[in-house]
Amino acid sequence: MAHLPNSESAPFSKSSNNDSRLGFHILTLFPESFDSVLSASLVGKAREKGLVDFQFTQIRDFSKDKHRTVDDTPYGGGEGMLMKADVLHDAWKEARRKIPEGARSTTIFLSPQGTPLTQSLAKELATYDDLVLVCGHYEGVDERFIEMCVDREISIGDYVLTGGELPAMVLIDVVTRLIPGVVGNEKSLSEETFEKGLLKYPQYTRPRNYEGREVPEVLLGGDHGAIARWREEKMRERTEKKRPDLLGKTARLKNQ
Ligand code: 21W
Repeated sequence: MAHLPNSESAPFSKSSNNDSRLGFHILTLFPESFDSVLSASLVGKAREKGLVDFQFTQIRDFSKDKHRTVDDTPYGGGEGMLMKADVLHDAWKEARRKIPEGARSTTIFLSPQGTPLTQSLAKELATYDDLVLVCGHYEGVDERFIEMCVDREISIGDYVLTGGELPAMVLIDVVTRLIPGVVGNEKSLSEETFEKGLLKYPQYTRPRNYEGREVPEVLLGGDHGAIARWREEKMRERTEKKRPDLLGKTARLKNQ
């Protein structure tokens, strides 16, 4: 890795046996909004198995006044409100207090200005022991909080959401399924689109004929070589058609 911010401890690759519980520490004004994701099938099961663990810090609990204020107007003027540095800083310190000494952890601020989340970034994040996720709201946060506490900013794509909660849930989902023991078939992970840089081939299950549409003949015979070649060809064909940008990336990867 080229550069590690000061407060970030170095990650290393974990072995595939499970000493590898991942702790998510989420700073948010809306902890309830995570309920569905945390109990939903895959993440919920990983949590039941003890492979992931979630702790919430309600940012509002660290407000300094009786109105429980967490935001204020920007110096220099401009639209909207900003989340206050002192409130966020104190909430962050409380979340960090719950992380064991010596754990490899990093603080992520979900932000439209962040590095785009990709499968390869998710793989790197899955090697940590603890991830502190900060969800912003309003127009943004005081820059000093980012300077003092944030190791990296991550975006989930170029569109405007109302806050960092949905992006945090996306990150949790993406990273959780990469933890050994969460997705049953380890092979299915390496076969995936963003591993190979190609889209998946078309797939069929019974019946053989559905409303006049036949399953491709080659899949019905037992010629595994022929099936593999057919699938390979379909992967290229549909990637070229639907996501030519991915083909460019694969070519560049191979030329390195
Ligand atoms: C949206 C916060 C817009 C701040 C100049 C002046 C986290 C997100 C978010 C949000 C603004 C992510 C502006 C993809 C997202 C998130 C809420 C700034 C615009 N520019 N990934 N005003 N998309 N979004 N307002 O929205 O917190 S990760």
